[in-house]
Amino acid sequence: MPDNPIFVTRPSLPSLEDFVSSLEQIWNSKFLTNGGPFHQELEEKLVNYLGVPYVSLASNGDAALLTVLKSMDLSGEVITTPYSFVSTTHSILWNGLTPVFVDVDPSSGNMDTSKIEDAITDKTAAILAVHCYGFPCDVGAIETIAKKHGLKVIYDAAHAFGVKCHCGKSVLNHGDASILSFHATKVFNTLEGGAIISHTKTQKDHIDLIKNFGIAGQEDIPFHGLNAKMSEVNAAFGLLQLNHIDKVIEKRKSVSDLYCSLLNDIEGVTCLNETAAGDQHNYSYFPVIIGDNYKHTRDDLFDLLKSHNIMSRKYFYPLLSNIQTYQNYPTATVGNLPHANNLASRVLCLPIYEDLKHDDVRRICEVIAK
Ligand code: T4K
Repeated sequence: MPDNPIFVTRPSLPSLEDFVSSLEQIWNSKFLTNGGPFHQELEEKLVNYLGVPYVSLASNGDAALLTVLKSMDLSGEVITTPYSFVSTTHSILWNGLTPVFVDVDPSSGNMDTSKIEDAITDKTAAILAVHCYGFPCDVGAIETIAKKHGLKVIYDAAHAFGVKCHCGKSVLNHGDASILSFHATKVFNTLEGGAIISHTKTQKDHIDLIKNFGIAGQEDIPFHGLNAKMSEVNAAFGLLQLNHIDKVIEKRKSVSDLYCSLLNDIEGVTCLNETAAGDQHNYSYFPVIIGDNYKHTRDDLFDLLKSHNIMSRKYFYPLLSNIQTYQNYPTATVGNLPHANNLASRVLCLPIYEDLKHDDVRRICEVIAK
């Protein structure tokens, strides 16, 4: 057994030497934040790298969600998934809106689009869907429903950096807007950070206004916003990360491929990655479903791996609809969300990151197989 734990993830980092050089430029310029040169450059480079119209950097994914919902001036209900990180639903509450849960598709963990129309009422304002683990939602179906009922569509694409649909274009081009997280645990990280993807210059300008308190000029504050700005240090870090992101994703793919081949023969263990549609993935997570025909429960396997110093994670347990804040909402019942409840009790995310050694993947799979 190794002395050091194998964590569920480890951040990819640029060279320290390169980062110190960026820091020296920041020290010399004394421009630390409020849309400085590194911030400008990262926004431009991300537009090109991701293949999207407009990028607004944010201090983190959560602030990006708060900002984008605010920018849409919504009231009433927002249809969303219970199978996500707390930030998704909390952002709805912070904007004075009501979350309405629909169940998920058990093969992807994403919102089951066939359930959306039943959840629409005369108060529904928007759909906030999540590309869970970076697997694209059924964006076509969501778009059709949204158009028919006049709803806004926001994608929480916190996990979906660099993900492309089968058409070869970024998944971030769908909906009225998408958000990304650049947290340390994400495929592309800026220490902390995030971004909002928008489609027009007017939309971007409005988002940029909101993320800067609503301040348009020193004596012009037309809107009440918040502080969701990314600093120059985070932006400079992100620029260095962009130089090696393709290699990072490639290495994660090799880890994912090895897992898939080694876990293939283990009865009761299904790779969620394998069951996803043929889009261009980023291998941000490696979720497996533990079935009844496996010899342990998901929770027992979690403990077993831990006893071998292997730190898997139960993303996303507990289900958002079962936590205190949301459990009394009418749509939070187990009867309404059977697949989401089932997944939350069966999914385990195995370690995956750029530097994870293939020998460690083999050892993890041996523990699971035994
Ligand atoms: N929407 C969705 C769908 C999201 O999943 C998230 C965030 C958001 C919105 C909001 O985006 P941000 O505001 O966070 O940008 C993590 C992250 O904190 C969170 O960003 C992420 N989703 C969520 C799914 O997971 P934990 O509880 O897993 O973090 P932690 O600290 O336990 O880290 C996991 C492992 O990673 C550690 O055991 C070791 C390793 N690690 C972690 C950090 C922070 C490192 O090696 N270095 C590090 O600096 O929450």
